[in-house]
Amino acid sequence: MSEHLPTNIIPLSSITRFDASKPRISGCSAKSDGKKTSCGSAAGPDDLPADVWNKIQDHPCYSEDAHHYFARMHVAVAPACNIQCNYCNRKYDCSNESRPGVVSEKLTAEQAARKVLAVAAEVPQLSVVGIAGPGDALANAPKTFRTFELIQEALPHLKLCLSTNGLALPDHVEKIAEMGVDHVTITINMVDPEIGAKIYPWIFFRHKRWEGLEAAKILHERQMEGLEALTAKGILVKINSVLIPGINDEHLVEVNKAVRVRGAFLHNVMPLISDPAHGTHFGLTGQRGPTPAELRAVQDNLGDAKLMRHCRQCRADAVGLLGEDRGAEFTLEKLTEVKPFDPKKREIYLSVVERERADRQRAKEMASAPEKIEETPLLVAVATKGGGRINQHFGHASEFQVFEVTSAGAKFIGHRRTDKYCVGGIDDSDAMTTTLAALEGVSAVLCAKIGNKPKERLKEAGIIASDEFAFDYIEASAITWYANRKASGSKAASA
Ligand code: CLF
Ligand code: SF4
Repeated sequence: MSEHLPTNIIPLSSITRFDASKPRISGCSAKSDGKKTSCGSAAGPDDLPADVWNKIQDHPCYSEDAHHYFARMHVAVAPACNIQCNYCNRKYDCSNESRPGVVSEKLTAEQAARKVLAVAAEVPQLSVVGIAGPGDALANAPKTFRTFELIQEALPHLKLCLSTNGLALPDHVEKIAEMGVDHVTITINMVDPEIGAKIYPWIFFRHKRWEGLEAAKILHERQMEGLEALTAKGILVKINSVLIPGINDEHLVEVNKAVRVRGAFLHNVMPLISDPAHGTHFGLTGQRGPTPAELRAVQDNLGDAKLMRHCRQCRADAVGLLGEDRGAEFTLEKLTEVKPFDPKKREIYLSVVERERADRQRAKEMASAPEKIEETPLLVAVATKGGGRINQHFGHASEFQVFEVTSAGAKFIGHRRTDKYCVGGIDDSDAMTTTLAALEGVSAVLCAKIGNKPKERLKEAGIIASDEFAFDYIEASAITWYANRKASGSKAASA
């Protein structure tokens, strides 16, 4: 059996750390004061109707828990777009769903289906295929739906997902529902056309180009109409909003209210990525993106809304777990021989995930202590390759997942990107400067292994680095680190 397992899954027998005699608190829906709270995308089977949980339990974007275990892939079949966003340069992928970077390899529907088969054969974690550009999925509707048809025929177990700016959405809701697409993302940056006019210079609608306020008004009305029609059909809708400081930062509360009242499932506030080198209007005019603290302040201001905080702003051809990109392994030139998909391999993977999820939840509950409500939360960063475990060397991490921790619980609040400290076995002290900036406000880094030199650098910056929880579950380890630190003030601090 083990030869079928991804390398980041380790035997359950290695889990010995957690003490069952400790007080418990139940699941992510409970707070240390015993009151229910919204867990946002961290919601699990106890917080959601069974049919909703079934739809999201293996969707890495709709469920924070699922992103530890399941992968998505995007197929870049949608090059055209029907609007212009001031944060977009058409040389790059759609920044509503993907970060500007290298232009994706554009695929035909047939090439896309072949690529999906190849990835499914190699990556048992694959559960979702999304169309997220490089333009707009519904500005290329015939190709998008043809691609979905081919995938559905070949691999019906995969979930289909699409992302759109919403302008063409009302015209395609029937088809989306008919095809069984259960997950749709709409990028909604405003509900006030005055603000919209600062983000969108023009749209192309009903054979005509519209500009300024008129354009923003049409886009807004179409987005609301599309959202209402999708939710009326029971389709789970995620809203992406690009946070643009000084333009829509305060306004996103209004956006959140408007989309919740229309039944949106999840809201993903994403930071504007703005760089003059990308040649976008905002990049060239000096519009900055938000700091991590500003992003968090806006997210926290949305009250008890279900929020996605684990978005990686991935490319329109991304493949793999969120945060990893295996796209280069599946370029067209490498798809000459595609292995058949093996359902047994996937079944084995699913059974391992089921066991791991239950075990991780148990470990988390056992490590929690509900009476410590007055504690000051600390931020703990972890290096992980997935599977919900601390299983990555410090030097190999290109991002850290950050948790807000007390003895009562560990809540995922986001991730911080950095450069790898160790490349080809050589330490990179410039990368350490980037990492220290990325870890601002973090008290501890938990990783599978760390050398003395980087550990010392972190210590000088006031950050404790520890590999004593190597390969253990993330939340339970973070809670235990916190509790040990409080109890002795020395064990974790000297680790
Ligand atoms: Fe892709 Fe988007 Fe579907 Fe996910 S991504 S179409 S919902 S399968 Fe996910 Fe990537 Fe963020 Fe998008 S992390 S950019 S939210
Ligand atoms: Fe660019 Fe996407 Fe906006 Fe179209 S919707 S202009 S591709 S960012």
